[in-house]
Amino acid sequence: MFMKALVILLILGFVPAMNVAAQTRKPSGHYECPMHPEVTSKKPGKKCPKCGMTLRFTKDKPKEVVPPAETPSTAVRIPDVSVLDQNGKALNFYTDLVKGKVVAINFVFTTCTTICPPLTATFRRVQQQLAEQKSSAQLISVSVDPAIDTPERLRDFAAKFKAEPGWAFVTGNTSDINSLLQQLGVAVTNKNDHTPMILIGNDQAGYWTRAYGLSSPTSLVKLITEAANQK
Ligand SMILES: [Cu+2]
Repeated sequence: MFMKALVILLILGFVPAMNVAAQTRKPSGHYECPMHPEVTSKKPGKKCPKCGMTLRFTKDKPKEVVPPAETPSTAVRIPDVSVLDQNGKALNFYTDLVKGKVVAINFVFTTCTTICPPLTATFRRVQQQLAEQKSSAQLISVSVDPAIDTPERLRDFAAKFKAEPGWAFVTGNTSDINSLLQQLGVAVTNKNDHTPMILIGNDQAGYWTRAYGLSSPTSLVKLITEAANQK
């Protein structure tokens, strides 16, 4: 009886002490969907109910830099940075590519061997379907590797995927592109960690939404049409 009480007392004293030690060693963070940053969990191995991706460990950010929760509204502000398209033409990202338009934007790099080829092939089929529907929506692929992805490389990449006019591939100087990616909420420290997220928007209506870039072309076209129909 006395021994039992002693053991319990020891455990009671010990467990909180161990917890404190464990907490100080572990970097503070949570698990987050790469596609839907609003979907988070304290525990590993959970899947996002929206897109099925496994939540990824993400270090907690200081409170003040957490962006406001995404709602399909005016939450996205598109920066007007200087970019170059696949023909080497200098453009202002917002003014020339987004202003007054319905657009779908994905994020790729030409030397990627994982998700960029299927992402780009999906965009190609989206472009074909949009053309069949006589949609005026435009496609934009932003390079997340601007130091390597010159306009020439992007032109070859565009040709490989049979991109038609109305699909801009953009690069630029690293700091401009990084600030663009940051403001669009898709910045990553390692380009290989980039997300298959696409942004779909109707600038005139101030309507923006995110989608999983490897969804079927038909479902992406549906989301683009929905955006186009916003008033
Ligand atoms: Cu990729």
